[in-house]
Amino acid sequence: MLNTTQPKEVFLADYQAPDYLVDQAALTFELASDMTRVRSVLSMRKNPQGQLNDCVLDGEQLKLISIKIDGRELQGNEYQCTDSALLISSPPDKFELEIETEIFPEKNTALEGLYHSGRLLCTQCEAEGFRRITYYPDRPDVMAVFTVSIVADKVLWPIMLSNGNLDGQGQFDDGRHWVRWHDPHPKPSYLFALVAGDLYCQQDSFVTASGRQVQLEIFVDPENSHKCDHALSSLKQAMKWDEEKYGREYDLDVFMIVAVNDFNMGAMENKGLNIFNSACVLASPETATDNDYYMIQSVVGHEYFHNWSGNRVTCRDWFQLSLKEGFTVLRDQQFSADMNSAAVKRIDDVNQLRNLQFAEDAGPMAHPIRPASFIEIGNFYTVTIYEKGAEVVGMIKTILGEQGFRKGTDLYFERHDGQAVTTDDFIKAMEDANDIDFSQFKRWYTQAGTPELTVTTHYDSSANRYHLRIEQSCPATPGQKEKQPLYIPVAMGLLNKQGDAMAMQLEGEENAYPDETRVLIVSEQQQEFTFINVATEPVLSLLRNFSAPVNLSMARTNSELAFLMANDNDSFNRWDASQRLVINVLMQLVESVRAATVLTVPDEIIKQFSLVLAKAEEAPDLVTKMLTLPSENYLAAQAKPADVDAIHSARNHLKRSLAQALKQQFTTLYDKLNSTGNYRFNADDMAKRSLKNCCLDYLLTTQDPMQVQRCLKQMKQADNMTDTLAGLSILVEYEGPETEHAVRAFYEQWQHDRQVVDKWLAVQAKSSLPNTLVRVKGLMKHPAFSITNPNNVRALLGQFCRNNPVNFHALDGSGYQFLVEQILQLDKLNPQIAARLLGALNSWRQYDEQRQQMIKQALQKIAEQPELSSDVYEVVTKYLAV
Ligand code: 0A1
Ligand code: ZN
Repeated sequence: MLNTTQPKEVFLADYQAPDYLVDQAALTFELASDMTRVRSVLSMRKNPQGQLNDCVLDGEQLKLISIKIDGRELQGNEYQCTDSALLISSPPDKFELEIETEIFPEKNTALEGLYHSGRLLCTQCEAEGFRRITYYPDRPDVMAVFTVSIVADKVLWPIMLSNGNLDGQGQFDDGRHWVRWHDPHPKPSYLFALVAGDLYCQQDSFVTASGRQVQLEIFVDPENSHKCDHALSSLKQAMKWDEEKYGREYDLDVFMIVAVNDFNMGAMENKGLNIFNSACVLASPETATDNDYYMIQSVVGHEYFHNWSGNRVTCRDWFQLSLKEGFTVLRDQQFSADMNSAAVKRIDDVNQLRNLQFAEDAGPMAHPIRPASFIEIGNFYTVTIYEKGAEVVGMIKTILGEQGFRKGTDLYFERHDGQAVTTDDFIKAMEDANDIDFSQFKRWYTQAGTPELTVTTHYDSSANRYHLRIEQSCPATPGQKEKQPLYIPVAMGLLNKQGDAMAMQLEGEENAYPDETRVLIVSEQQQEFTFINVATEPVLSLLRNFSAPVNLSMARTNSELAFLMANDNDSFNRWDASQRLVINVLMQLVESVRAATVLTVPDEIIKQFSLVLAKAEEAPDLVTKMLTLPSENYLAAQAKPADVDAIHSARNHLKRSLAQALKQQFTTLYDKLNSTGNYRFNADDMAKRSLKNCCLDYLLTTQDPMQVQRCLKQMKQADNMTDTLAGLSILVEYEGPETEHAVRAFYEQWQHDRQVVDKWLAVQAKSSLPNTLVRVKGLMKHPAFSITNPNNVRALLGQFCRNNPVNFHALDGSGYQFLVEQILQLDKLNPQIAARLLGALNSWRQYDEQRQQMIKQALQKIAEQPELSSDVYEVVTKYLAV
């Protein structure tokens, strides 16, 4: 008997082709809650590219019942079984392997493999969950054609689903029924799925560009039957969009989505049978906010787009995860931008990147979008792989242009259809289709850390020349001290003092560039660009639309920023200028708080906000983004050591001062926007609601009882969850009986609805009022909370630890102690969720000495526990290593 040891690090450099391949996999499931029997018949053959004669299959938490080769039962000495593998020595070159195992879904709280969500049985196999279902070469470069039969009690499990097309069904005399599904497209085991339960099904259909009729089905708990419309229409939008934008059609007779309440992530792209966290699919105006509607549209798109970027062309190994995720995130971002406002979408994406991914890149878990090693792949479903991965593919698109990029993706899909490939193959397709050399660009795949561009300019009025000097650098990250220069597309424009675009002609060019925005390539450590025929001193608009995931270091006065905020013809940069202006002011205020001096808010910012408010109705969505101050977490990352209390006070002070100075404008705008008639989910109405609620948020910071009444009134009158929840989340910052009453009433009204109850938990967990930890602990005992439900954990514990810095980082250490207790409890139940929650300490080195000491002790306490999961083990040891 072999034995498993300490969690082991795996390296990309050690990749070896599989020794045995599977051509066909025929699986039969006999379902029962406590025990499910799985019979697997695999047509296997030796891989000519393989090395070993032995056949090793992955398997975890399985009870092996029998094993046969070509119909002959193996004796105990013909195979070896450990707690993670089954080894068959020197089988024939081609053989049929038949294995029976028993698995125990009721005991499965990790939510990987086959598990229960309420009475529903479902699977989650990415990345390595299939090995908890049966013994199998559970790696993405082994692709097989699956045929799946399911047998179960007809009353308990009337609906039984798997991948592909329905291939047969029938009844047995004993009250059980059966179905058979066949998926003609060879796929890796991580895309396998099975669902069984008593579900309502909403149907629709879609005709593809080439005339294929596709049945669309959404399966949900019967009580949610009225919450499917939005996901279904998003799905149809996504199918059409992928045909038009990428020439990609759907390829099965049916496309199914199932909503489950217990799910570790957002959703999963299993072939033909997507499984969704119910929070990412169910929506009705009364229960879902505008943000939910928006997010559902993008997640439905994301999972659907994986059918090509991920399923038809998949990953060779898990180091290539960003091959499918980065590209698919870019695709879903483009889809959302096309369906809604492109500028606002870009601002949201960049905000997320700066808040989360830049922090990850600056912390102990920093990794390139193609990591060189990992201990637990579950820890690498990160904002770096996803969002930075999307930025990198987006830069390729910027460099090649829309058409060149499409030529590249066409070649990629055509060349690699049905294969498991690498990020190098993706780049090669881009190069070959465009006759371009991306060797330097490929460093983005192997270097971690957020690059910094240091920019200086000089205007030479006597020669009418404008010099732009850009220097690039990248901070050291764990295991990567030295960095090489990257290939960076920097989109820019020049404005004159009236705010008009100026012609751009670089030295050596015959003519001025025809467009208002041009892309410069920065590929050396230092580069200078000289513009000629520049008649007056220009104002520089740099990194338009955030053309590269970098930090800009450029000295800019507040008045220059105010100018760009008002005049830049790039909407993204108008917003960015507003943020930089606010950050300048806030950093000053933080200093004053720390020095205990008088806090003064410069007139300039009040004036700018007033101008923005005066024109708010012209572009309400963009204005809302401009009025929204950067998060406390983002501010904390800007200055070391991060003083959470000073940041909180400074930010509140600025908000209150703006609210007081501009009270009239906020009030008028609020009243005007508050009468928008019946709820509709469309970009216009959504923009108005967000602006209105932003005004209300400012108004309440004055703590004026009249504003509290305004908030309560909105909650009472609202016909939609956006306005109701906005009211509640603003109120929880106000200490008083009104708030307590509103919190109670909200629960009473919505206690039957899980999605809404999670919002209720999250809102309370985020309150910056001093008794929040006590409240959170109390809510953990509330009947609405279950520690085994990931959505509950994210809503209550995740929000408290990640998005409530003043309370989580309280100087008495209570927040840290609380986190340790929760991690230790969760690690026994659901290691992926435990490791994610620990991510709240990612930036621990940015805090003051006293807090760092306490966090270090907290981490050590976790590290000392015997039998930590590999998930938590990897995070905690990496955190302690910096
Ligand atoms: N591929 C999915 C993400 C996903 C990954 C792991 C999961 O189980 C732990 C579930 C989903 C996506 O990108 O949507
Ligand atoms: Zn994905």
